[in-house]
Amino acid sequence: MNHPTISAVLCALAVLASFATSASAESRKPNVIILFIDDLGYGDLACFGNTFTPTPHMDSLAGEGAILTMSYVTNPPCSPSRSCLMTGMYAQRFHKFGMARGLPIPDDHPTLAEFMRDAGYVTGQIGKWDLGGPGQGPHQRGFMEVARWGNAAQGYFVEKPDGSKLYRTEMDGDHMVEFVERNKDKPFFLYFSPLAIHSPLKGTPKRYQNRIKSGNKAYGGAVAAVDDQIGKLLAVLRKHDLEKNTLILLTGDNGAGSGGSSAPYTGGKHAGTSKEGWVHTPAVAWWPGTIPAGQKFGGLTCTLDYYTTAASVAGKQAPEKCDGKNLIPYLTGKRQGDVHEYVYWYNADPKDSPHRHLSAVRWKQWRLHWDKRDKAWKLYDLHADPREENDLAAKHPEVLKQLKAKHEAFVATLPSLDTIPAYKSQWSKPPDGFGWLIGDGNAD
Ligand SMILES: [Ca+2]
Repeated sequence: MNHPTISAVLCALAVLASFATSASAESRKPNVIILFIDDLGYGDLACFGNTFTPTPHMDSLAGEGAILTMSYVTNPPCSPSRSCLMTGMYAQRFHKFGMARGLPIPDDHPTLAEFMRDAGYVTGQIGKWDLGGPGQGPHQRGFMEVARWGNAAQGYFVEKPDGSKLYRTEMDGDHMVEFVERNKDKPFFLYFSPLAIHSPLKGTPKRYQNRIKSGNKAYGGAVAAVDDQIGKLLAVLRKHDLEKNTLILLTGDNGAGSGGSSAPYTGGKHAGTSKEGWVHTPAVAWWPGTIPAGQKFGGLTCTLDYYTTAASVAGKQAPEKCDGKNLIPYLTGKRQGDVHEYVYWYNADPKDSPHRHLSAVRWKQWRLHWDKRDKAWKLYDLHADPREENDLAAKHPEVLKQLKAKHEAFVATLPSLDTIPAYKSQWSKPPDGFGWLIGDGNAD
């Protein structure tokens, strides 16, 4: 028997085993999935009190994870909200004071996709992009795998070259399954931002509308359709035993659109953009084995926190410019209370319709906002008065003074409105067509 040879083989096996261990440790880096539903109202999900729209899959995320009852978007609607999510910054810092479609996002600050790609993740994007300027599409700002969308102008029904028609929401869900199947053995970051449940929704297929007990069935059916897609995602994660290695963050990009519910709050996309329902969205965090099941977390938080949270899951510090905080210590019970002591809104783009202007601040149970019609600051106790019916500004002048001063101090950290650069109302999209665009996330 040739012992030196056996030793050499054992030694080589040990070296291989050590490589395998480090490779599997790398593969165990947790996945991050953000489900960012267009115009999802606070009261649209059964787990947030909706009694007429069944959402069993989103409810299962909530039941196995945490419901975040005080979660906000700081810059409604679609384009500014996505700009905040993808940069982790109050987008007003780079002059995004409102819709401003086509206004570039910073080139000297990584998008969340660029950050996660550079942290060793495969990054995937499915659905509506709607942020940045020319040359800043998802395939150009960090997403390595981008699901092409047919022709986006076709709305919810997409015609394939062979003449067959697809319901876009289902196509988006199938793309999630494809992405996970392709990348199940690597750490991945998936950003799912379907067009659903953005209006108009007249064409929601009857098979979804038929599940809705009352209310606007086209709208409720669209929510149910999204829920089914999330069911597909959960099934593929379970199929590959990825649940304990995957963080899912679910929320909306702004409050309820036509037909949706902001209950117990009031306001929304078309009815009351000064009100809480325009910016207060349902949110759920799911990470079995890490985030305890069945939690209700009531601390003040916002979508700015998703960047910093994803970075921490990847084992990294978020860039210095980020305004968010890491949610994980709060969701695992290591920290309590508000994630942000104050949350601010300052939508004042002179190009936006005045009904979209919003100056507001949240602190503890209080909400102060500038009432455009009455030209006065209004103060509400949201715990006692979620519908904002009793203005307490005169009764609590010290709170009014404090919050007004905090809001002014926040605005003073932003560039002034007269420095908004000229921009073209154009943004970059992946080319029309079907299937995946795969690259390095740095496309020309
Ligand atoms: Ca939206």
